[in-house]
Amino acid sequence: MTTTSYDGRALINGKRVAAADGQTFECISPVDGRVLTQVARCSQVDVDAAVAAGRVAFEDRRWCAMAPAARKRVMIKFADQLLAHADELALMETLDMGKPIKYARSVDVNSAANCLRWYGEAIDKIYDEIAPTASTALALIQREPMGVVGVIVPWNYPMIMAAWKIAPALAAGNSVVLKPSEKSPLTALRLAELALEAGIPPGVFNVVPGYGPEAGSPLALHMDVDCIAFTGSTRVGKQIHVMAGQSNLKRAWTELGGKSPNIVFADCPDLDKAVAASVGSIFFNQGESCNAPSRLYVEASIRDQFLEKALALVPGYAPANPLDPATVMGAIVDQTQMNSVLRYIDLGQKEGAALLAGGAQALSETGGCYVQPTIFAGVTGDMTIAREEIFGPVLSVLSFTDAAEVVRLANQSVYGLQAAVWTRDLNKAHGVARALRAGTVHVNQYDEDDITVPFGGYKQSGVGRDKSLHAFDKYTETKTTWIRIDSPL
Ligand code: TXE
Repeated sequence: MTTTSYDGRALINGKRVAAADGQTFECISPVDGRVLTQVARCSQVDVDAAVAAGRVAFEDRRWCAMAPAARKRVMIKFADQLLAHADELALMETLDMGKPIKYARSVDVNSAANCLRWYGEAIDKIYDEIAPTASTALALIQREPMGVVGVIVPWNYPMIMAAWKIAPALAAGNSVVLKPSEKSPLTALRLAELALEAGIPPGVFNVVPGYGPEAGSPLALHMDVDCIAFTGSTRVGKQIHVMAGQSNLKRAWTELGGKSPNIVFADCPDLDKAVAASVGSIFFNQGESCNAPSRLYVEASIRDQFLEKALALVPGYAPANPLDPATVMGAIVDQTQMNSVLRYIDLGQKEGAALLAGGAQALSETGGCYVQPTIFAGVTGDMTIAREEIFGPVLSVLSFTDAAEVVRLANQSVYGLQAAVWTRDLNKAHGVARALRAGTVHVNQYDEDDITVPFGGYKQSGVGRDKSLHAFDKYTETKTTWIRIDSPL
Protein backbone atom coordinates (compact mmCIF):
# COMPACT_ATOMS: atom_id res chain seq x y z
CA MET A 1 0.00 0.00 0.00
CA THR A 2 1.58 3.28 -1.04
CA THR A 3 0.27 5.92 1.26
CA THR A 4 0.67 8.70 -1.29
CA SER A 5 -2.31 7.25 -3.17
CA TYR A 6 -4.64 9.01 -0.76
CA ASP A 7 -6.17 12.17 -2.15
CA GLY A 8 -6.49 14.77 0.60
CA ARG A 9 -8.11 17.49 -1.49
CA ALA A 10 -11.50 18.91 -0.57
CA LEU A 11 -14.60 17.87 -2.50
CA ILE A 12 -16.68 20.87 -3.54
CA ASN A 13 -19.44 20.93 -6.14
CA GLY A 14 -18.60 17.42 -7.29
CA LYS A 15 -14.89 18.09 -7.83
CA ARG A 16 -11.72 17.41 -5.90
CA VAL A 17 -10.05 20.77 -5.25
CA ALA A 18 -7.10 22.13 -3.31
CA ALA A 19 -7.76 24.77 -0.65
CA ALA A 20 -8.12 28.13 -2.40
CA ASP A 21 -4.90 29.41 -0.83
CA GLY A 22 -3.09 26.12 -1.50
CA GLN A 23 -2.51 25.41 2.19
CA THR A 24 -2.28 21.80 3.35
CA PHE A 25 -1.63 19.94 6.59
CA GLU A 26 -0.01 16.57 7.21
CA CYS A 27 -2.22 13.59 7.86
CA ILE A 28 -0.16 11.52 10.30
CA SER A 29 -0.96 7.91 11.17
CA PRO A 30 -1.00 7.10 14.89
CA VAL A 31 -0.22 3.49 13.96
CA ASP A 32 3.46 4.27 13.34
CA GLY A 33 3.82 8.01 12.93
CA ARG A 34 4.11 7.97 9.14
CA VAL A 35 2.73 10.81 7.04
CA LEU A 36 -0.19 9.38 5.07
CA THR A 37 -0.80 12.33 2.79
CA GLN A 38 -1.22 16.09 2.62
CA VAL A 39 -4.75 17.31 3.25
CA ALA A 40 -6.39 20.54 2.03
CA ARG A 41 -6.39 23.05 4.90
CA CYS A 42 -9.72 24.67 4.13
CA SER A 43 -10.72 28.05 5.50
CA GLN A 44 -13.48 30.65 5.11
CA VAL A 45 -13.20 30.97 1.33
CA ASP A 46 -13.44 27.21 0.78
CA VAL A 47 -16.37 26.94 3.18
CA ASP A 48 -18.07 29.79 1.31
CA ALA A 49 -17.58 27.91 -1.98
CA ALA A 50 -18.96 24.67 -0.52
CA VAL A 51 -21.98 26.40 1.02
CA ALA A 52 -22.65 28.25 -2.24
CA ALA A 53 -22.53 24.95 -4.15
CA GLY A 54 -24.91 23.41 -1.63
CA ARG A 55 -27.24 26.39 -1.91
CA VAL A 56 -27.37 26.30 -5.71
CA ALA A 57 -28.06 22.55 -5.63
CA PHE A 58 -30.85 23.13 -3.14
CA GLU A 59 -32.40 26.02 -5.03
CA ASP A 60 -32.46 24.25 -8.38
CA ARG A 61 -33.92 21.23 -6.57
CA ARG A 62 -31.66 18.72 -8.32
CA TRP A 63 -31.84 16.47 -5.27
CA CYS A 64 -34.86 17.37 -3.16
CA ALA A 65 -37.25 17.34 -6.13
CA MET A 66 -36.23 13.86 -7.25
CA ALA A 67 -39.10 11.42 -6.70
CA PRO A 68 -38.76 9.86 -3.23
CA ALA A 69 -38.42 6.38 -4.72
CA ALA A 70 -35.57 7.60 -6.95
CA ARG A 71 -33.76 9.30 -4.06
CA LYS A 72 -34.19 6.12 -2.08
CA ARG A 73 -32.49 4.10 -4.80
CA VAL A 74 -29.54 6.50 -4.89
CA MET A 75 -29.10 6.36 -1.10
CA ILE A 76 -29.18 2.58 -1.17
CA LYS A 77 -26.62 2.57 -3.94
CA PHE A 78 -24.49 4.89 -1.82
CA ALA A 79 -24.69 2.34 1.01
CA ASP A 80 -23.78 -0.45 -1.41
CA GLN A 81 -20.78 1.57 -2.56
CA LEU A 82 -19.45 1.60 1.00
CA LEU A 83 -19.73 -2.16 1.20
CA ALA A 84 -18.14 -2.59 -2.23
CA HIS A 85 -15.16 -0.55 -0.94
CA ALA A 86 -15.24 -1.95 2.57
CA ASP A 87 -11.63 -3.15 2.72
CA GLU A 88 -10.30 0.10 1.32
CA LEU A 89 -12.36 2.22 3.74
CA ALA A 90 -11.49 0.06 6.74
CA LEU A 91 -7.78 0.28 5.98
CA MET A 92 -8.02 4.04 5.54
CA GLU A 93 -9.85 4.43 8.86
CA THR A 94 -7.33 2.26 10.69
CA LEU A 95 -4.31 4.05 9.26
CA ASP A 96 -5.89 7.44 9.88
CA MET A 97 -7.10 7.04 13.47
CA GLY A 98 -5.60 3.84 14.83
CA LYS A 99 -8.56 1.57 15.52
CA PRO A 100 -8.13 -2.19 14.99
CA ILE A 101 -8.72 -3.17 11.37
CA LYS A 102 -11.10 -5.91 12.39
CA TYR A 103 -13.49 -3.42 14.00
CA ALA A 104 -12.99 -0.81 11.26
CA ARG A 105 -14.23 -3.46 8.83
CA SER A 106 -16.89 -5.23 10.91
CA VAL A 107 -18.25 -2.26 12.86
CA ASP A 108 -17.44 1.09 11.24
CA VAL A 109 -17.96 0.31 7.55
CA ASN A 110 -20.98 -1.90 8.15
CA SER A 111 -22.74 0.44 10.49
CA ALA A 112 -22.13 3.51 8.31
CA ALA A 113 -23.51 1.60 5.30
CA ASN A 114 -26.45 0.33 7.31
CA CYS A 115 -27.27 3.86 8.44
CA LEU A 116 -27.27 5.19 4.86
CA ARG A 117 -29.41 2.29 3.71
CA TRP A 118 -31.89 2.63 6.58
CA TYR A 119 -32.52 6.34 6.01
CA GLY A 120 -32.66 5.71 2.27
CA GLU A 121 -35.30 3.03 2.79
CA ALA A 122 -37.31 5.43 4.94
CA ILE A 123 -37.57 8.12 2.26
CA ASP A 124 -40.67 6.74 0.55
CA LYS A 125 -42.28 5.39 3.69
CA ILE A 126 -42.84 8.55 5.67
CA TYR A 127 -46.19 10.31 5.25
CA ASP A 128 -47.06 13.85 6.20
CA GLU A 129 -50.20 14.81 8.15
CA ILE A 130 -53.57 16.49 7.91
CA ALA A 131 -54.64 18.22 11.11
CA PRO A 132 -58.04 17.46 12.67
CA THR A 133 -59.40 20.98 12.12
CA ALA A 134 -62.97 22.17 11.45
CA SER A 135 -64.42 21.09 8.09
CA THR A 136 -64.26 24.63 6.69
CA ALA A 137 -60.56 24.22 6.08
CA LEU A 138 -57.82 21.73 5.35
CA ALA A 139 -54.55 22.08 7.26
CA LEU A 140 -51.63 20.22 5.74
CA ILE A 141 -48.64 19.62 8.01
CA GLN A 142 -45.61 18.86 5.90
CA ARG A 143 -41.94 18.33 6.51
CA GLU A 144 -39.67 20.26 4.18
CA PRO A 145 -35.90 20.07 3.85
CA MET A 146 -34.11 22.97 5.54
CA GLY A 147 -31.60 23.87 2.84
CA VAL A 148 -27.88 23.64 3.55
CA VAL A 149 -26.87 21.54 6.55
CA GLY A 150 -23.38 21.95 8.04
CA VAL A 151 -21.95 18.86 9.72
CA ILE A 152 -18.88 18.82 11.99
CA VAL A 153 -17.69 15.44 13.23
CA PRO A 154 -14.92 14.04 15.44
CA TRP A 155 -12.28 11.41 14.88
CA ASN A 156 -13.32 8.46 17.04
CA TYR A 157 -15.80 6.91 14.57
CA PRO A 158 -15.25 9.16 11.54
CA MET A 159 -17.51 7.29 9.10
CA ILE A 160 -20.25 6.41 11.57
CA MET A 161 -20.48 9.91 13.03
CA ALA A 162 -20.67 11.35 9.53
CA ALA A 163 -23.30 8.80 8.46
CA TRP A 164 -25.52 9.46 11.50
CA LYS A 165 -25.87 13.06 10.30
CA ILE A 166 -25.51 13.05 6.54
CA ALA A 167 -27.90 10.09 6.07
CA PRO A 168 -31.02 11.74 7.56
CA ALA A 169 -29.98 15.17 6.24
CA LEU A 170 -29.61 13.88 2.66
CA ALA A 171 -32.64 11.61 2.93
CA ALA A 172 -34.71 14.65 3.90
CA GLY A 173 -33.56 16.41 0.72
CA ASN A 174 -30.96 18.84 2.07
CA SER A 175 -27.54 19.75 0.76
CA VAL A 176 -24.66 18.98 3.13
CA VAL A 177 -21.27 20.52 3.85
CA LEU A 178 -19.25 18.14 6.02
CA LYS A 179 -16.16 19.15 7.98
CA PRO A 180 -14.39 16.03 9.23
CA SER A 181 -11.91 16.14 12.10
CA GLU A 182 -8.42 17.27 11.13
CA LYS A 183 -7.25 14.10 12.90
CA SER A 184 -9.17 11.73 10.59
CA PRO A 185 -10.22 13.42 7.33
CA LEU A 186 -9.65 10.64 4.78
CA THR A 187 -12.75 8.47 4.84
CA ALA A 188 -15.11 11.47 4.73
CA LEU A 189 -13.50 12.57 1.46
CA ARG A 190 -13.80 9.09 0.04
CA LEU A 191 -17.47 8.87 1.13
CA ALA A 192 -18.24 12.00 -0.87
CA GLU A 193 -16.66 10.45 -3.97
CA LEU A 194 -18.69 7.27 -3.49
CA ALA A 195 -21.83 9.38 -3.08
CA LEU A 196 -21.18 10.99 -6.47
CA GLU A 197 -20.62 7.59 -8.06
CA ALA A 198 -23.91 6.42 -6.56
CA GLY A 199 -25.77 9.30 -8.22
CA ILE A 200 -25.99 11.99 -5.56
CA PRO A 201 -25.78 15.11 -7.77
CA PRO A 202 -22.71 17.37 -7.60
CA GLY A 203 -23.01 20.14 -5.01
CA VAL A 204 -25.34 18.16 -2.76
CA PHE A 205 -22.63 16.62 -0.59
CA ASN A 206 -19.45 18.64 -0.08
CA VAL A 207 -16.48 17.98 2.21
CA VAL A 208 -14.14 20.67 3.54
CA PRO A 209 -11.29 19.22 5.63
CA GLY A 210 -9.42 21.54 7.99
CA TYR A 211 -9.00 22.71 11.54
CA GLY A 212 -11.88 23.62 13.81
CA PRO A 213 -11.34 27.36 14.13
CA GLU A 214 -10.40 27.72 10.43
CA ALA A 215 -13.01 25.53 8.70
CA GLY A 216 -15.48 24.55 11.45
CA SER A 217 -16.22 28.01 12.82
CA PRO A 218 -16.92 29.57 9.39
CA LEU A 219 -19.45 26.79 8.83
CA ALA A 220 -21.12 27.26 12.21
CA LEU A 221 -21.15 31.04 11.76
CA HIS A 222 -22.26 30.99 8.12
CA MET A 223 -25.27 33.14 7.31
CA ASP A 224 -26.37 30.80 4.53
CA VAL A 225 -26.21 27.54 6.50
CA ASP A 226 -29.61 26.56 7.88
CA CYS A 227 -28.59 23.94 10.38
CA ILE A 228 -25.38 22.82 12.07
CA ALA A 229 -25.04 19.27 13.41
CA PHE A 230 -22.01 18.63 15.60
CA THR A 231 -20.41 15.74 17.47
CA GLY A 232 -17.37 16.47 19.59
CA SER A 233 -16.30 17.90 22.91
CA THR A 234 -18.69 19.72 25.23
CA ARG A 235 -16.30 22.68 25.16
CA VAL A 236 -16.66 23.17 21.40
CA GLY A 237 -20.33 22.11 21.47
CA LYS A 238 -21.14 25.10 23.65
CA GLN A 239 -19.38 27.36 21.15
CA ILE A 240 -21.45 25.84 18.33
CA HIS A 241 -24.68 26.93 20.02
CA VAL A 242 -23.22 30.42 20.58
CA MET A 243 -22.13 30.66 16.94
CA ALA A 244 -25.59 29.57 15.77
CA GLY A 245 -27.14 32.31 17.89
CA GLN A 246 -24.57 34.91 16.89
CA SER A 247 -25.21 34.37 13.19
CA ASN A 248 -28.56 33.44 11.65
CA LEU A 249 -30.09 31.37 14.45
CA LYS A 250 -29.46 28.24 12.43
CA ARG A 251 -30.74 25.07 14.09
CA ALA A 252 -27.94 23.59 16.20
CA TRP A 253 -27.71 19.95 17.27
CA THR A 254 -24.91 18.66 19.44
CA GLU A 255 -23.81 15.21 20.56
CA LEU A 256 -21.13 15.80 23.17
CA GLY A 257 -19.12 14.19 25.92
CA GLY A 258 -20.01 11.57 28.48
CA LYS A 259 -18.90 9.99 31.72
CA SER A 260 -21.32 7.12 31.71
CA PRO A 261 -22.01 5.30 35.00
CA ASN A 262 -22.12 1.52 34.94
CA ILE A 263 -23.79 0.17 38.09
CA VAL A 264 -23.25 -3.45 39.11
CA PHE A 265 -25.36 -4.73 42.00
CA ALA A 266 -24.37 -7.79 44.00
CA ASP A 267 -27.40 -9.60 42.60
CA CYS A 268 -26.37 -9.15 38.96
CA PRO A 269 -27.53 -12.18 36.97
CA ASP A 270 -24.07 -13.28 35.81
CA LEU A 271 -20.98 -11.72 37.33
CA ASP A 272 -18.62 -13.01 34.64
CA LYS A 273 -20.75 -11.44 31.92
CA ALA A 274 -20.97 -8.17 33.83
CA VAL A 275 -17.20 -8.07 34.24
CA ALA A 276 -16.53 -8.95 30.60
CA ALA A 277 -18.98 -6.33 29.31
CA SER A 278 -17.74 -3.64 31.68
CA VAL A 279 -14.10 -4.18 30.77
CA GLY A 280 -14.78 -4.77 27.07
CA SER A 281 -16.91 -1.64 26.70
CA ILE A 282 -14.46 0.77 28.30
CA PHE A 283 -11.53 -0.61 26.29
CA PHE A 284 -13.40 -0.86 22.97
CA ASN A 285 -12.09 1.69 20.44
CA GLN A 286 -9.22 2.42 22.92
CA GLY A 287 -11.78 4.04 25.21
CA GLU A 288 -12.38 6.74 22.61
CA SER A 289 -16.17 6.47 22.71
CA CYS A 290 -18.50 9.14 24.01
CA ASN A 291 -20.68 6.43 25.57
CA ALA A 292 -17.82 4.45 27.15
CA PRO A 293 -18.85 3.26 30.64
CA SER A 294 -15.94 5.03 32.32
CA ARG A 295 -17.39 5.23 35.86
CA LEU A 296 -17.89 1.73 37.21
CA TYR A 297 -19.91 1.53 40.45
CA VAL A 298 -19.61 -1.92 42.04
CA GLU A 299 -21.63 -2.85 45.13
CA ALA A 300 -19.16 -3.05 48.00
CA SER A 301 -19.91 -6.70 48.87
CA ILE A 302 -18.71 -7.97 45.45
CA ARG A 303 -16.05 -5.35 44.81
CA ASP A 304 -12.96 -7.50 45.45
CA GLN A 305 -14.33 -10.45 43.51
CA PHE A 306 -15.25 -8.15 40.61
CA LEU A 307 -11.83 -6.54 40.51
CA GLU A 308 -10.02 -9.87 40.56
CA LYS A 309 -12.01 -11.04 37.53
CA ALA A 310 -11.57 -7.69 35.76
CA LEU A 311 -7.79 -7.68 36.22
CA ALA A 312 -7.58 -11.18 34.78
CA LEU A 313 -9.06 -9.84 31.53
CA VAL A 314 -6.71 -6.87 31.11
CA PRO A 315 -3.84 -8.72 29.35
CA GLY A 316 -6.29 -9.64 26.59
CA TYR A 317 -6.51 -5.93 25.74
CA ALA A 318 -2.78 -5.27 25.36
CA PRO A 319 -2.32 -2.71 22.56
CA ALA A 320 -0.90 -4.10 19.33
CA ASN A 321 -0.53 -3.15 15.68
CA PRO A 322 -4.06 -2.25 14.54
CA LEU A 323 -3.34 -3.63 11.06
CA ASP A 324 -3.04 -7.13 12.53
CA PRO A 325 -6.51 -8.73 12.20
CA ALA A 326 -6.15 -10.28 15.68
CA THR A 327 -5.66 -6.92 17.44
CA VAL A 328 -8.46 -5.72 19.73
CA MET A 329 -6.81 -2.56 21.16
CA GLY A 330 -5.15 -0.21 18.69
CA ALA A 331 -3.54 3.22 18.77
CA ILE A 332 -4.81 6.43 20.34
CA VAL A 333 -5.68 8.93 17.61
CA ASP A 334 -2.65 11.22 18.00
CA GLN A 335 0.13 12.46 20.28
CA THR A 336 -2.04 15.23 21.73
CA GLN A 337 -4.80 12.84 22.74
CA MET A 338 -2.29 10.30 24.06
CA ASN A 339 -0.63 12.95 26.21
CA SER A 340 -4.02 14.05 27.48
CA VAL A 341 -4.86 10.46 28.52
CA LEU A 342 -1.46 10.04 30.21
CA ARG A 343 -2.01 13.33 32.08
CA TYR A 344 -5.31 12.01 33.46
CA ILE A 345 -3.58 8.81 34.56
CA ASP A 346 -0.99 10.90 36.35
CA LEU A 347 -3.71 12.98 38.00
CA GLY A 348 -5.50 9.83 39.15
CA GLN A 349 -2.37 8.71 40.98
CA LYS A 350 -1.68 12.17 42.43
CA GLU A 351 -5.25 12.45 43.72
CA GLY A 352 -4.93 9.12 45.54
CA ALA A 353 -6.64 6.49 43.38
CA ALA A 354 -5.11 3.01 43.40
CA LEU A 355 -3.56 2.07 40.06
CA LEU A 356 -4.32 -1.64 39.59
CA ALA A 357 -3.39 -2.10 35.93
CA GLY A 358 -1.64 -0.25 33.12
CA GLY A 359 -0.85 3.40 33.68
CA ALA A 360 1.73 4.04 30.96
CA GLN A 361 2.40 4.43 27.29
CA ALA A 362 2.76 1.16 25.37
CA LEU A 363 4.76 0.17 22.28
CA SER A 364 6.61 3.47 22.50
CA GLU A 365 9.35 2.12 20.20
CA THR A 366 6.98 1.87 17.18
CA GLY A 367 6.57 5.61 16.74
CA GLY A 368 2.81 5.21 17.21
CA CYS A 369 0.50 6.34 20.00
CA TYR A 370 -0.45 3.52 22.38
CA VAL A 371 -1.65 3.51 25.99
CA GLN A 372 -1.91 0.46 28.23
CA PRO A 373 -5.42 -0.51 29.35
CA THR A 374 -5.64 1.09 32.77
CA ILE A 375 -7.79 0.41 35.84
CA PHE A 376 -8.03 2.60 38.92
CA ALA A 377 -9.81 1.42 42.09
CA GLY A 378 -10.57 3.39 45.25
CA VAL A 379 -11.82 6.26 43.11
CA THR A 380 -14.07 8.83 44.77
CA GLY A 381 -16.59 11.13 43.12
CA ASP A 382 -14.52 14.28 43.68
CA MET A 383 -11.45 12.99 41.80
CA THR A 384 -10.78 14.39 38.34
CA ILE A 385 -10.77 10.90 36.79
CA ALA A 386 -14.32 10.36 38.10
CA ARG A 387 -15.61 13.67 36.75
CA GLU A 388 -13.95 14.45 33.43
CA GLU A 389 -14.17 12.62 30.13
CA ILE A 390 -10.76 11.00 29.55
CA PHE A 391 -11.49 9.48 26.14
CA GLY A 392 -8.89 6.77 26.54
CA PRO A 393 -8.59 3.23 27.93
CA VAL A 394 -8.98 4.23 31.58
CA LEU A 395 -11.55 2.70 33.93
CA SER A 396 -12.39 4.34 37.27
CA VAL A 397 -13.88 1.93 39.81
CA LEU A 398 -16.00 3.31 42.66
CA SER A 399 -18.13 1.41 45.16
CA PHE A 400 -21.52 1.85 46.84
CA THR A 401 -23.81 0.17 49.34
CA ASP A 402 -27.40 0.83 48.26
CA ALA A 403 -29.52 1.82 45.27
CA ALA A 404 -30.47 5.32 46.47
CA GLU A 405 -26.83 6.17 47.13
CA VAL A 406 -25.58 4.93 43.76
CA VAL A 407 -28.31 6.73 41.81
CA ARG A 408 -27.37 9.96 43.59
CA LEU A 409 -23.66 9.42 42.82
CA ALA A 410 -24.30 8.35 39.22
CA ASN A 411 -26.36 11.45 38.54
CA GLN A 412 -23.66 13.70 40.01
CA SER A 413 -22.23 14.51 36.61
CA VAL A 414 -22.50 17.32 34.11
CA TYR A 415 -23.02 14.59 31.51
CA GLY A 416 -26.01 12.33 30.85
CA LEU A 417 -25.31 10.28 27.75
CA GLN A 418 -25.64 6.64 28.78
CA ALA A 419 -25.76 4.43 31.88
CA ALA A 420 -26.09 0.78 32.80
CA VAL A 421 -27.54 -1.22 35.63
CA TRP A 422 -26.87 -4.89 36.37
CA THR A 423 -29.34 -6.70 38.67
CA ARG A 424 -31.70 -9.65 38.54
CA ASP A 425 -34.33 -7.71 40.49
CA LEU A 426 -36.80 -6.36 37.92
CA ASN A 427 -38.16 -3.68 40.23
CA LYS A 428 -34.69 -2.44 41.05
CA ALA A 429 -33.70 -2.44 37.37
CA HIS A 430 -36.72 -0.38 36.33
CA GLY A 431 -36.54 1.90 39.35
CA VAL A 432 -32.86 2.71 38.84
CA ALA A 433 -33.25 3.04 35.07
CA ARG A 434 -36.04 5.58 35.58
CA ALA A 435 -34.04 7.57 38.10
CA LEU A 436 -30.88 7.80 35.99
CA ARG A 437 -30.57 11.05 34.05
CA ALA A 438 -29.26 9.61 30.78
CA GLY A 439 -30.41 9.37 27.18
CA THR A 440 -29.93 5.59 27.15
CA VAL A 441 -29.90 3.11 30.02
CA HIS A 442 -28.69 -0.46 29.47
CA VAL A 443 -29.95 -3.28 31.67
CA ASN A 444 -27.79 -6.38 32.12
CA GLN A 445 -25.73 -5.65 28.99
CA TYR A 446 -23.85 -2.74 27.46
CA ASP A 447 -23.67 -3.59 23.77
CA GLU A 448 -27.20 -3.48 22.41
CA ASP A 449 -27.34 -0.99 19.59
CA ASP A 450 -29.53 -0.42 16.58
CA ILE A 451 -30.16 2.31 14.03
CA THR A 452 -33.85 2.26 15.06
CA VAL A 453 -33.20 3.80 18.49
CA PRO A 454 -32.37 7.44 19.29
CA PHE A 455 -28.86 8.27 20.52
CA GLY A 456 -28.02 11.40 22.49
CA GLY A 457 -27.75 12.85 25.91
CA TYR A 458 -29.28 14.71 28.81
CA LYS A 459 -27.56 17.72 30.37
CA GLN A 460 -24.19 18.73 28.87
CA SER A 461 -24.04 15.62 26.69
CA GLY A 462 -25.79 17.68 24.06
CA VAL A 463 -28.99 18.73 22.37
CA GLY A 464 -31.06 16.49 20.08
CA ARG A 465 -30.86 12.85 19.08
CA ASP A 466 -29.05 11.02 16.28
CA LYS A 467 -30.41 7.81 14.68
CA SER A 468 -33.99 6.56 14.37
CA LEU A 469 -36.87 8.38 12.66
CA HIS A 470 -36.59 11.08 15.35
CA ALA A 471 -33.45 12.36 13.60
CA PHE A 472 -35.51 13.46 10.58
CA ASP A 473 -37.00 16.21 12.73
CA LYS A 474 -33.53 17.75 13.07
CA TYR A 475 -33.15 18.22 9.34
CA THR A 476 -36.66 19.30 8.35
CA GLU A 477 -38.85 22.32 8.91
CA THR A 478 -42.53 21.81 9.66
CA LYS A 479 -44.84 23.73 7.37
CA THR A 480 -48.57 24.22 7.85
CA THR A 481 -50.63 25.03 4.76
CA TRP A 482 -54.20 26.23 5.42
CA ILE A 483 -56.66 25.66 2.61
CA ARG A 484 -60.10 27.25 2.82
CA ILE A 485 -62.93 24.89 1.86
CA ASP A 486 -66.19 26.61 0.97
CA SER A 487 -67.97 23.39 0.24
CA PRO A 488 -71.29 23.60 -1.57
CA LEU A 489 -72.25 20.34 0.18
O1 TXE B 1 -12.52 17.51 20.09
P1 TXE B 1 -13.12 18.81 19.41
P2 TXE B 1 -10.97 17.05 20.16
C1 TXE B 1 -13.89 14.95 23.63
C2 TXE B 1 -12.96 13.97 24.27
C3 TXE B 1 -11.63 14.40 23.74
C4 TXE B 1 -11.79 15.90 23.67
C5 TXE B 1 -10.89 16.61 22.70
O2 TXE B 1 -13.01 14.13 25.66
O3 TXE B 1 -10.60 14.05 24.60
O4 TXE B 1 -13.11 16.08 23.27
O5 TXE B 1 -11.01 16.07 21.40
C6 TXE B 1 -14.07 20.66 15.39
N1 TXE B 1 -15.44 25.60 15.67
N2 TXE B 1 -14.52 14.42 22.44
O6 TXE B 1 -10.07 18.18 20.48
O7 TXE B 1 -12.13 19.89 19.43
C7 TXE B 1 -12.86 19.80 15.19
O8 TXE B 1 -12.09 20.25 14.09
C8 TXE B 1 -15.97 24.62 14.94
C9 TXE B 1 -15.76 13.75 22.65
O9 TXE B 1 -10.67 16.35 18.92
O10 TXE B 1 -14.45 19.03 20.01
C10 TXE B 1 -13.51 18.43 15.00
O11 TXE B 1 -13.98 18.31 13.66
N3 TXE B 1 -15.49 23.36 14.96
C11 TXE B 1 -16.42 13.39 21.42
C12 TXE B 1 -14.68 18.49 15.96
O12 TXE B 1 -14.92 19.87 16.19
C13 TXE B 1 -14.49 23.08 15.80
C14 TXE B 1 -15.67 13.18 20.21
C15 TXE B 1 -14.41 17.81 17.31
O13 TXE B 1 -13.25 18.36 17.88
C16 TXE B 1 -13.91 24.08 16.62
C17 TXE B 1 -14.47 13.96 20.12
C18 TXE B 1 -14.42 25.39 16.53
N4 TXE B 1 -13.94 26.39 17.26
C19 TXE B 1 -13.92 14.51 21.23
N5 TXE B 1 -12.91 23.52 17.33
C20 TXE B 1 -17.65 12.56 21.54
N6 TXE B 1 -18.45 12.80 22.55
O14 TXE B 1 -17.92 11.70 20.72
C21 TXE B 1 -12.86 22.21 16.99
N7 TXE B 1 -13.80 21.95 16.06
